[in-house]
Amino acid sequence: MKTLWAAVIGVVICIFFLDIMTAQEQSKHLVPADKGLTPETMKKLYERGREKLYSGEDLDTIGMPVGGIAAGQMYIRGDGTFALWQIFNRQVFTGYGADCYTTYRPDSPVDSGFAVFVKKGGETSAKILDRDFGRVVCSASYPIASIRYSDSSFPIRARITCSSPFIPLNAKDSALPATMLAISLENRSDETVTAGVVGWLENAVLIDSATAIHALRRSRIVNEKERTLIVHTAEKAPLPEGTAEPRTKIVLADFESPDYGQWIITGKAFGKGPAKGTLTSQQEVSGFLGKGLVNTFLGGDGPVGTLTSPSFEISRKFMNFLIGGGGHAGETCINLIIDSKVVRTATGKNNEKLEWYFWNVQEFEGKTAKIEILDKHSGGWGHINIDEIELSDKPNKGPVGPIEKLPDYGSMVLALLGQGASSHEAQTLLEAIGDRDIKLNAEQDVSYPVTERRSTALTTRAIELKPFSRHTFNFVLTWFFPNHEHGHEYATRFDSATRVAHYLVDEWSRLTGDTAKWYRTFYADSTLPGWLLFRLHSTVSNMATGTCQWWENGRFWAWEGVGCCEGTSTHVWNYAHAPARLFPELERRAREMQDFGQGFDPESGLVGFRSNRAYAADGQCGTILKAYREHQMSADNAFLKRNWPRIKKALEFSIERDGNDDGLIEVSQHNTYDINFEGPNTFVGSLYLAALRAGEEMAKDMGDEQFAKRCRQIFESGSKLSVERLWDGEYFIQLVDLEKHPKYQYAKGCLSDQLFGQGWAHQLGLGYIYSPDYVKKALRAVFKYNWAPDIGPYNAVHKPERWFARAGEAGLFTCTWPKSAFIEEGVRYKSEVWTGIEYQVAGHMVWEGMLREAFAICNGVHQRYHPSKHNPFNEVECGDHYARAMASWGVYTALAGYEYHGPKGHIGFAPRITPENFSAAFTAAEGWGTFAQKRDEKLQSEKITVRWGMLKVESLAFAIPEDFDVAGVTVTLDKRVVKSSHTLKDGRIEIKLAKRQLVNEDQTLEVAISRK
Ligand SMILES: [Ca+2]
Ligand SMILES: [Ca+2]
Ligand SMILES: [Ca+2]
Repeated sequence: MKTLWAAVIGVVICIFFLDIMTAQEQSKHLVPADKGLTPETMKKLYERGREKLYSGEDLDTIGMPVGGIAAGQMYIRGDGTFALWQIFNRQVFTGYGADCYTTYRPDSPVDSGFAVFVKKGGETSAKILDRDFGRVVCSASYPIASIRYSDSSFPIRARITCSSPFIPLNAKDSALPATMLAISLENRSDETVTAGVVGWLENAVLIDSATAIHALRRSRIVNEKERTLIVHTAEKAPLPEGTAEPRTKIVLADFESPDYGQWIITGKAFGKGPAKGTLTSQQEVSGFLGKGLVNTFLGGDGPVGTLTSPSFEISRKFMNFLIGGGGHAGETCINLIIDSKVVRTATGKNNEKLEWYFWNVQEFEGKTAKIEILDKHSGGWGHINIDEIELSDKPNKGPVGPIEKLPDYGSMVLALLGQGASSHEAQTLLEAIGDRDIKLNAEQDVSYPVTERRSTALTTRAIELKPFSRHTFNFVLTWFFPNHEHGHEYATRFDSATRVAHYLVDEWSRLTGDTAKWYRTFYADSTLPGWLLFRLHSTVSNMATGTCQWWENGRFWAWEGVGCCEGTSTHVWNYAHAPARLFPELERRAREMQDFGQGFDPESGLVGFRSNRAYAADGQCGTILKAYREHQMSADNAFLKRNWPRIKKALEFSIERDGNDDGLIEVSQHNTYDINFEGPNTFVGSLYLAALRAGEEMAKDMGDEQFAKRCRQIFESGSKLSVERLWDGEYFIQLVDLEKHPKYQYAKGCLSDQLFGQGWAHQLGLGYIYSPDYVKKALRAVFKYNWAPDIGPYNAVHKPERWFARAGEAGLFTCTWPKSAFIEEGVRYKSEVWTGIEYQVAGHMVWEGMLREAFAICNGVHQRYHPSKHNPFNEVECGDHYARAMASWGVYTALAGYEYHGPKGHIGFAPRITPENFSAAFTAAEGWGTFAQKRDEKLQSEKITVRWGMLKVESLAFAIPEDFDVAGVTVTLDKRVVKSSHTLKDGRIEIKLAKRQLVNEDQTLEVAISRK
């Protein structure tokens, strides 16, 4: 009774507080109009700046992905050590929202490292390249990390430069399961020293399965083709000695007695004795032996407890048992305890059926152990089923199949380019590294039980380094784990980590050269501020994380964030521009094999938003826009031709939702906020109008004039009606009957994404979908009402569902209600801050010339992801490395005012920042390079230099000042004049070349626009 009264009073107090808050909130919008952006802070943001160096504790959070695209997830940490190692085909979901927005040092489950050794007199000393070296300084801008090590007491200064091959437009070479390292040594002492590098790698093949299989790991050092490789594999093993004549098995527990005997019970979940089968309201339990078993569903999932065995001796090589129930690691599990340590653990698989499982316990034979069965979980599947625990010399058939089919079966290689030292010499060098937890060996060929952890080392030859001279050693680290559920694209090209290593070494200079060329082109040759370049490119690394997969059948597939929310969700990927601009081939594959392939319903035109049969209104429209983008990023019309009937059908699906061709969608619209909007709104509405414009252009490209005309008509109606019905004087609202639809709407709120389709339209050169005045005004309102220089005060009152920004940090809220009461039940995620939306809005602002606002928003993200708080390469939402964050590329293309249509051979630029002296990288269908513009009183000059591949050009467009009186235009290709004609309109010059030109690698197309 007492608790009931307390609850009632609590509710009354809550209601009372809510009333006060609403009154307060109505009088004062908690996002200040004054953003505190002083001219000094803004000036700093515009500066080119210097390369940012990190040291001290900042090194701990940094984890830059350095494996290839869709080849797993491997980090290099700020101190130059490898971490994460999610290369074994296990999906790791890092948590919903705030769970992953935490400060931490990425863990390293696999032992690896490098050490520098120095020989002097008869003495050998060595120092490991990690954060304890001395002074460690990191600069990491995706895709290249560079870590410098120095220590006054050590003669050698070292530097690791690391990246996986990353070459835009060359997806295959950018998707290698590998990383490359150059380790350079510099002698900082005034005498000659003899030095070299030791590198080692643990054999982690079968890392997850090791305790539940019987196999051997094998590690070899192979010298061939002027290179030295550590090759780690695993193989089936004959059963251990003695198993041919197995001793009789010992049943430790069969749970057939009425009680648990000498086992000790705590808590309520286990009852007083074993269960007799299925318990009340439980699904059918099967697979146990006899009539009794451990089943902690007693009273449902709620109760918890433990059951601990008496001590026993491990007197056989295996421990077999039956297990079922919940799959919560550490919470619904059975553990083997030796010396108070958990040495083996297993959980159920969220299935009531008990299945055989075994532990390989050979290494513990003769030791005293206990078994502990835990139920520490009260939520769904919060129980465990166990039966028939036995010690045996024969493993019972485990839950896993043959080892060569296991997800973590494969191979790993660490290779040195060049001859390594003899293993005999290596062994003495290893001693210099000192004691370590994991056994380090340099044996030529060794096999050992899979349950043992061992690392193998290789050493470079010792070289003489004169004072202040340098030497660089090159290494590659490769892996090959083909048993992914859908296979790996990389496994269609290679059959082992050894083959991958040889490929990398054979192609070393091209792969490192092209990667460095992109790095230079993007960072060094750009006039854009360094911090902004860093930020906008950092999210591209999401492609080289567990978020993305490239399947054996060629399909590019992705989660929303690592391990969660499947199916390359059309609505989340609406935001991600980076993959399409850098590796258009992969996005074309996603369109053809998913959106217009497996996820497409040919009957209705529905594009299932997770490759299923579910409708998302924003995703459906976005698919049309993506199709047009992919067409524009193609070299010819082939992609559009192949897919046009389905693209058209998909657009017709949206037109059907519109219902009356008035350009407004009124019916229920499921969308990326995981709810449905009801009634017309410009979030889905602007995407719909942009899709109609894209449909019109594609129809024209395909000669379908009738459909082009229809799209145009609906578009014009929608554009007009949206302003008439949804414009509130300052921004666009949603027309909805809140009585009928009280939940998840925004009504008169200010939604940050309200002009999403307009931003897209600019990206595709589709122009304005609403009159520019309204667009600019609405964007200004989004900044004014939704961007807080400190999210603290607002979020203190309106708590977000998940925290992606903390008090004191800046951020853009999803939705606010500056002119009406805050709707508690309004659009989901309303008070959260998502980097994907922030980039989407900032990119659009850049197109509109709102540089100050765009820079403030991007810098807000940059500060939140400063390494003092978070891994700067891991922008989270629902899970790590969230795909939406790749919206950052939209900001980048906007800054250059980039427009491109590959099949038409059209390229154009309109720099939004320092147009008098601008330079930035660009990508096109078949090549990439640098665009540079200079402008003075007499001349505006444009230079398009191809650095990689080629560019076909037939027409060009540039922004010129309104008062620029053009005297003439001269186009040259490598100093050769190309005939051209031009037209002028509204500060834009369009140049048509008499003939399509091919600009090859290292050639420059120049345009000189002279002034009268
Ligand atoms: Ca039993
Ligand atoms: Ca429980
Ligand atoms: Ca309509």
